[in-house]
Amino acid sequence: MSRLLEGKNALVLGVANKWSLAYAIAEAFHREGARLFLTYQGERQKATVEELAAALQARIFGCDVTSDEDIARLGAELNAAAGCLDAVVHSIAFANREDLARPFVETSRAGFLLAHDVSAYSLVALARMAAPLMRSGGSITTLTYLGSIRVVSNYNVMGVAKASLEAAVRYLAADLGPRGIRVNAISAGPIKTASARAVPGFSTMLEVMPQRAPLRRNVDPAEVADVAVFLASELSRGVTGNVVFADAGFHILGL
Ligand code: 1JT
Repeated sequence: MSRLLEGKNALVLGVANKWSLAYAIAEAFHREGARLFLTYQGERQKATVEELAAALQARIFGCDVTSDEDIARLGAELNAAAGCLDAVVHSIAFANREDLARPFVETSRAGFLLAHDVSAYSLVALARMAAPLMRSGGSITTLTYLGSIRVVSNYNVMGVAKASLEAAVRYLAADLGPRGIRVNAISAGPIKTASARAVPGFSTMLEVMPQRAPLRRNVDPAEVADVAVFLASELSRGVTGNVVFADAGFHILGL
C-alpha cells in the first residue's frame, strides 16, 4: 500500500502532550510517510515535545505564535532545514479560564484580544510565513469546534474566536488558492484533551454524544487525525475553504 503523504514536509503546531490532537495528527502523518517539523511553546513544553518528536523522527522548533519574531525565525529555520513545505497543521487555541467560565457578555477587552490573537490571528501570520515555502502548492489545516456557529455553554469567547478562525480559513483560501495552496478546517467533536479538561462542564458534552450523535458515540483523536491526513494529501486536491466535521454527525442535529 502506498502512503498518502510520502516525502511531504509537514509542520505541525500545537503538540503539548501525548493527548494533544496535534500529536495524533503528527503520528498519522508519520505513518503516511511525511517528514515532520513540530513546534513547542516555551521551555516548559520543550522536554515533552522533544520526547514525542523522537518517536516520529521529527525536528522541533520553539515558537510562540503571538510573536512575529518567533514566526519569522521559524520560517527561516524551516527554509534551512527543509527548503520547502507541503503541509501545515495549526492546532492552537487559548482563552483565559475566567473568560470561559463567565457569561460571554462579561468578556474583557484583554481576554477577547488574547483569545483572538492566539486562536485566530496566528493562522493568518503562519499562512503568510508558510506560503513562500509552499513552492509546489500546499495544504494548511486548522482545528475548530461547533461553538463557532452554535451557542455551546462555557465555550463563550472561544466560540467567537473560532468563528473568526473559520472566516480566516475562507479569506486565506481565496488569497492563496491561485498559488495552489488550500486552506481548510476540521471541526472536531468533544475529545478529552488537556485543554478540554480545563473547561467547566466539558464532561457533560462527552456524555451527550453517545445518546444523541448520529453515530451514537464520541470521536477519538485518531479519527480527527485521519481527516487531517486527507486534507494534507492529494486526495483533497479539489477541496479548499472548507470546514470538515469530524464529530460523529452531532452538528446536523436540530432538536
Ligand atoms: C480551548 C479550550 C479551545 C478548550 C477547547 C478549545 N477548543 C475545543 N475545546 C474543547 C471544548 C471546550 C468546551 C466545550 C467543548 C469543547 C480550553 C483552553 C482555551 C482554548 O464546551 C463545553 C468548553
